[in-house]
Amino acid sequence: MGALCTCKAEKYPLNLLRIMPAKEITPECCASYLATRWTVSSLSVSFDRARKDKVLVMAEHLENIVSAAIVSSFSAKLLENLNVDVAVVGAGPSGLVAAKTLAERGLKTVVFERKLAPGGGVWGGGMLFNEVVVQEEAKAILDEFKIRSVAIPTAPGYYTVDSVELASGLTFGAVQAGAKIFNAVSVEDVAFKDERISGLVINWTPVERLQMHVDPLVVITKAVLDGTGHPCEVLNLVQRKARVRLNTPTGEILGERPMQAATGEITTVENTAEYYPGVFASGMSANNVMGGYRMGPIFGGMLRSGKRAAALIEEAIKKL
Ligand code: 48F
Repeated sequence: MGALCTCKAEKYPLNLLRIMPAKEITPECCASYLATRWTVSSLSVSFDRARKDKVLVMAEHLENIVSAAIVSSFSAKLLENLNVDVAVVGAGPSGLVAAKTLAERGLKTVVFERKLAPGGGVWGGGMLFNEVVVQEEAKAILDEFKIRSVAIPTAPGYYTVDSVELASGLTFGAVQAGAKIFNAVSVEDVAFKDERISGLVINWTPVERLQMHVDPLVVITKAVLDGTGHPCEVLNLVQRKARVRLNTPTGEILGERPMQAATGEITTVENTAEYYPGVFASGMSANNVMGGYRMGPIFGGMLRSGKRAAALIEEAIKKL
């Protein structure tokens, strides 16, 4: 309604309505501006009784406007993303960097995140001290996302980053680049066609958590990025349910190794690869599949892994 409104009220911020001349306000055009009882009752302009009632009646329907807009906008977004180029599972740091990069390269990219808040393991920093460390090699990625960092005076080439700024900055960057994030959605299964992954089976996280007997929906995709972190859930599903060999020395998931930060930072990037036709792994998921080391709250490897995953996926899609 606001978008169609041609009366002068549209030009006034809500708090200025009080000083607007009454004749410029009409119940038909301005209900979206006068849409709360508070506003109507606090206006100093004098409506006659009938006019005021009409505004109030229209204001009562604001709830309906809000509900209908959300349902139709979300449905359009979901419909638009039921068939995509790339589906990223997990909105952790590696998944978000990959999603932004892929979306910028013009690939239709969707992210499914189990939790309500995207950002994965970033938010809590180290042991809930909400700071993380990023090294020089990944500084350009921070700069690209306009995420600030502070040089550590005693360790040249290393920076601290506020973990809330990192999680929210990565999320904002991915969304602004055009990737669509569906939060509170869990990937519970995979779909195959011609010995290649063809889709993801999704459901609401509360449905999954409450173990409600509700059938899922399926999203068709050319490529999947397993960015699920430590559990590497997608590749676990691929190995367990499709019973296929993965592109690892044993054909199976090798399992994550213990903390060894310096090595882990390198293996996170090196292990970022395609492990089954159409299924790639980044971040800790890649380390779990390939037997890499964990590294704790240093995030350069995660960010660079996202970049590498995006490059590999783009290359693979071009060949299809
Ligand atoms: O674990 P996570 O942050 O992924 P990452 O990119 O980064 C790892 C670091 O955070 C940290 C570390 C650095 O030192 O080791 O752990 O590898 O984020 C993974 C995201 O995937 C979601 C999960 O909720 C988390 O936000 N996720 C996991 N399984 C699923 C999922 C699933 N089946 N469906 C949807 N989302």
